Amino acid sequence: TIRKKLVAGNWKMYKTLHEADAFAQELVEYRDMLSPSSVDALICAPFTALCGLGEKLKQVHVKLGAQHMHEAEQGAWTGEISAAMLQDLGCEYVILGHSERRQFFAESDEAVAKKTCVALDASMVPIVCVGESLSEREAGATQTVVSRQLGIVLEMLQLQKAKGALDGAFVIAYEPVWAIGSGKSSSAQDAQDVATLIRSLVTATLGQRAGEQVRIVYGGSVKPDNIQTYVQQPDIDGALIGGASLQVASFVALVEQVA
Ligand code: G2H
Repeated sequence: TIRKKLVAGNWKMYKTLHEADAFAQELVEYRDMLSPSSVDALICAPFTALCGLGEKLKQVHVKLGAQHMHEAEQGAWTGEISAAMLQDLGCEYVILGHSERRQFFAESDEAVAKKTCVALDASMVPIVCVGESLSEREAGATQTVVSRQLGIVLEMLQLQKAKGALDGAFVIAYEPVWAIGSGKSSSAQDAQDVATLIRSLVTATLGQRAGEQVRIVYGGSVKPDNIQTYVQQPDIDGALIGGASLQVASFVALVEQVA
């Protein structure tokens, strides 16, 4: 495949600066295992741990990302962080529209779409999260919900960006909300079915090459012992991992399983 696999840790609101540094330090032992040419290994750390972390992670072939950002360039937005601020700290990726942001901080599909454009303008790779809730799944609305969430993003990209510029430039994470941190994971086949839908939506809006090159990752209770079943699926190119990315041994094991 033309798509490089992505193993992305999402630390959420875990790890002080000291703990993040200790994690990077511990990774030094595993340096050689973290550099397979077929995989991008990534840590999305809390804002307070970003400064200086990118340099340390680079030494062990791990990339740095953030978990959220504001869409404005700058301004009176108390407590918020801009794309330029993240770029300054060496972030190559940024997670956008994680279900916890949508659910607990009322992030809308429109805001996520704007942020996606802003992140691309700042030369960061947006990881756009989509996924249905338990009640939506039970109502058979998975495809409808994912199509709506993604549709707004894709329309805005289509309007604002030159077509070729989007090939391989962004990542979509499919995270069924009921599978997040719950220990319940989606079956690999169900995740593959949604990934196929996502790829077809990208192709329909942004063209064949964008559809072929967009990386689609699965998230929701991914662990070293189940990651392979997901990445073996033809349309799944990696994983977004919360809980199992917090310990060094398990983060390294996740990368090894995909390599
Ligand atoms: C889903 C995932 C990472 P976890 O939120 O984004 O978390 O692996 O803990 O289910």
